[in-house]
Formats: sequence, structure tokens, C-alpha cells
Amino acid sequence: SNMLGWQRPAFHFRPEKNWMNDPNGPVFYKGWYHLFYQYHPDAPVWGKIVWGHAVSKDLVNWQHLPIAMETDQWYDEQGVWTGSVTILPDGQLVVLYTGSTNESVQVQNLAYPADPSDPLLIKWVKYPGNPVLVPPPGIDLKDFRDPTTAWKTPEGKWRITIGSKVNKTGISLVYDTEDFKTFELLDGVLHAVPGTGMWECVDFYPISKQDENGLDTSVDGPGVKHIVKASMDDDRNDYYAIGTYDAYKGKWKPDNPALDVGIGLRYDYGIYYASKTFYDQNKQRRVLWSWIKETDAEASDISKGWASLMGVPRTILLDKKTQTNIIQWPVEEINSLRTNVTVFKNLELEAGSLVPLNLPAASQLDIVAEFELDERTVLRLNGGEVAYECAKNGGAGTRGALGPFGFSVLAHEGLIEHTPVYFYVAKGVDGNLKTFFCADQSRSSTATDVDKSIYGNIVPVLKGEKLSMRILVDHSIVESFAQEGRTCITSRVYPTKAIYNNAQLFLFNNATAATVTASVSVWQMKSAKI
Ligand code: DQQ
Repeated sequence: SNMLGWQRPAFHFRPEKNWMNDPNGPVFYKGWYHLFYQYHPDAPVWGKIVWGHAVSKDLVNWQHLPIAMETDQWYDEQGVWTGSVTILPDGQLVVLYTGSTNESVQVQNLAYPADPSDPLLIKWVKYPGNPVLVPPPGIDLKDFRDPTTAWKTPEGKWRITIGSKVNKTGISLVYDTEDFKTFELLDGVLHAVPGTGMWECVDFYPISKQDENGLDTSVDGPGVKHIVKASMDDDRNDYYAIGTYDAYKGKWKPDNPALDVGIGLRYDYGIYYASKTFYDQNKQRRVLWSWIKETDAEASDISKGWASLMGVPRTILLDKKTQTNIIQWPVEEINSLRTNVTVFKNLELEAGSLVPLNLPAASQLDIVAEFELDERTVLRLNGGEVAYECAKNGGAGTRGALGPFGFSVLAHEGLIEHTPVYFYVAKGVDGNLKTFFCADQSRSSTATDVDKSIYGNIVPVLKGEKLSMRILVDHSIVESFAQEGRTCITSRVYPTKAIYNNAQLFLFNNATAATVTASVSVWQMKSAKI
């Protein structure tokens, strides 16, 4: 109904209109997946936030429900902010969320379903004794927010963690409770990292060292590592680290201090913030939700009447091959939208080639591809210093001996607009290859008021592995996964011409020396019911 209607995604969750930010309280309850989210019902910009609510049977098709919690109490008058659900042993749910009070103090509040027999959980009750937690001594009144899902302590109590900061050190406070009404602050913190600033939306969960299933939040033991994730208010990215949790002390430390929270790995090297996982007892997996904000001008959001999406939910596992990173992969249910596959086997892409794939439409796609660099060229090549960075080396237009190569998505004929998603391989002085995975927005739109950053990072590639990528294209969002989800990049893209049936897909090999062999499967994606 308006000029920007083409930006509307077909299989990414969003409310019908207005503003959304963080995912809240995701849970599987009585046969339904519930997603609550930070919602501003009055305008497509952030404001007085309430909890929006939607349910799904399959994490793909969604039904919007009434607002779950409004700003109707003194302790959440300025906003019903981010929180989490905990499932109690008897199956009942409790929610802890941050309220921004009438005086904009950040406090934690308890809420529960008014009717636990209602699988849709339409009505919520706030505990009359709220707030259950106020900022402790030494913590600024505005630096105390986003309680996690609770997990069990060795003594059988519940434990939560809440992000904060002291000066410029990001920290996560730890509390124990038996009833979610009274809490005991532990000495010290779960973890602290100097220089990282305020930690928002901290997430803390176990991950199995050997199994292919996810773990419920209270699981601990010798075969288990723990992840700490924090959303860094200073640079607006979600960082995680793998480490060891001491349940007796309530403390966690990273396996590799050089890759600590906020200075090492990110969930995603594009636009990805305020994410939250939940354990899906229905399919024994840990599922990650994230807020994908807009990167266009606020005026455009106002004229289109909505702002922000949720990323496609991803399963999280420890990467058993590297042991040093997690892998993230779109939940399998998303495959139910695949239709009309086109397959290309062993396409030889000469150095400097561009191949249109001539699909009937290319604005709703699931692309899966494998690439092999010509081995003789790689062996012949002299190694050198590798100083490549996706963001700093000129994007897909800058040519090296072994890259870039990959896809141009949401491409208009003549490449007036296109968004390359690609590998760039470099040979080091030691003869080893380094592989980078990047997404280049610099020519994604002829509009001048949209973000045109180049995103990306290194991706671990083990000896003998082919290079692989998967790309989900959905009108104005592109989610890209390298090496089965070791490195991920989410892009918001705002073409003005490469829209609907004018969007095309190209394969390219912009390397100067190597031929690349590509095998590709591309599915058209049906629209989800949202
Ligand atoms: N969004 C919420 C806060 C959280 C922030 C407010 C992160 O609870 O810290 O809308 O995006």
C-alpha cells in the first residue's frame, strides 16, 4: 500500500506495523512456540515499549496476539523492557523483565500467566510485590537490566544473571532465589571485561562438547561448556565466548582470554543485536532469536509504517571440529518454504567471470553452494603477509589472486544495484590459506540515505574442507552463513530497482589467478503466514 512495500519480508517475523526491538521470553509451551518482543505500538520508532506477542506451531508461520504486558504500573511506566521466561519443574512459567520506572530507574519485575491452562498465554499478571530487584549499591540506576532465564544451582536454588557496568567495565551480576520474589546477590560477578561498557541482554547457557542436541539451561557436567553472550551497548554488536562455569562460585571464565566476551567472537558480523536463546524441549535444541534493525533513514521507516525484523531463528551447537566457535544454522523448519529448486553442478568460473543464473525471480531465495579453488594455482602461488579485512579492503571490487568469489544477490541487470556475498582467500607466508567471508553493501542501493558498510570476518576452514555458504534472501534482508554456520553475516539491503522480479542472482569470480568450481542449489522460498 505504499512505495516501500517491497521491503516487506516474506519469511522473517515482524509485527503488522510500528516498531520492534529485542526478542523477549521465547519459550515452547503446550504445543506452541511463543515469541514476545519489545514493541512500540504507537509509531515505527523506539518509544514507550510494551511486550508484543505472537505464537507459532513451527517457528515459520506466526499468529499475532494481543499485547502481553503494557506500561500500567509505576515500576514499568517508562517501558516494559527485556526479560526472559523460566519453566518451573511443574511446567509453570515465570517471567522476569526489566521495568523502567516512573523515574526511569531500572528494576526487575516478576510476572506469570493469568491462566496457565491457556496454551496461547494471552493474559499476564504482574506480581503485586514488584519490583523484586532494584539496582544494588555501586550500580548506576540506569545500568541494571535484562534478566536471563534462571538455571539451577548445585544447592537446588535458581540463579540468574543481569548485565551492568562499573565505569567502563562490562559486568554480569549474579543472584540466587528460591521463589523469584526474594533474591540474594552473590559476591563478585559472573564475569567482567574491562573496556567493554554496558552489557545488555546477557545470555548464559550450556553447550555440549560431543552431542548434536542442545542443552536445557540447568544442565552442567564434564561434557559441557558454557557460553556467555552480551550485547555491547557501545558498539551495538552481540559478542560471545566459550568458557568454563564454576557452579559453586557462580563464576565463568573464557577458554581463551584473547577471545573474551566483547573482544573476540561475534554471533554475526552484520546487523544483529539483543539476541536471546531458549531451550526448545520439543526438539531438544537451543534456538537463537535476534533483533535485526533497519539501516535506512528513520524517515523511510516512518513512511513505510514499520521498523525492524527478527532474524530467522537459528540452532546453536558447539563446532565439534574446531572446538573454538559455535555454529549457527537456520532452524530446519525454514526448509518447508523451499520450492522450485535450480541446481548447477561443477560450474567452472574463470578468473574474472560473472554468470547470471537467470532465475525467474530472486527476491525470496535459499541458496546453498560449495566452492573449490583450483589447486594448482593455489600451490603455485607465493604466500605473503595477510592483512585482509572485509571492511577495509575495498569490498568485492578489489581483486586478489584467490578471490573474491561468491554471489551477487538482489542484483539489478547491469549491476546498477547488487550485494556481493563472497569468500576472499589469501595465502600466508607460511603457505597456509586464510579465508574471509564478507558482504558488501556499498553498491546495494542507488538510494543515498542507507547504510552501505562492508561486513565480514575470517572463517575457520579445516584441511580438506570445501568452502561452503548458505544465503537466505528475503527482499530487504540477507542472512549469510559460511562453513555450516561458523561465520554469519546479516545485512539489511534497500535496493530501489532490484526488487520483486527485477531482482536477479549472479555468481562471480573476481579473482585474478584462480579458477573456482561452484556447485549450487537455489530454492525459491514461499511466503510464510505472518
Ligand atoms: N532494549 C531494551 C533494554 C535492552 C535494550 C529496551 C537492548 O531492556 O537493554 O527496549 O536493545
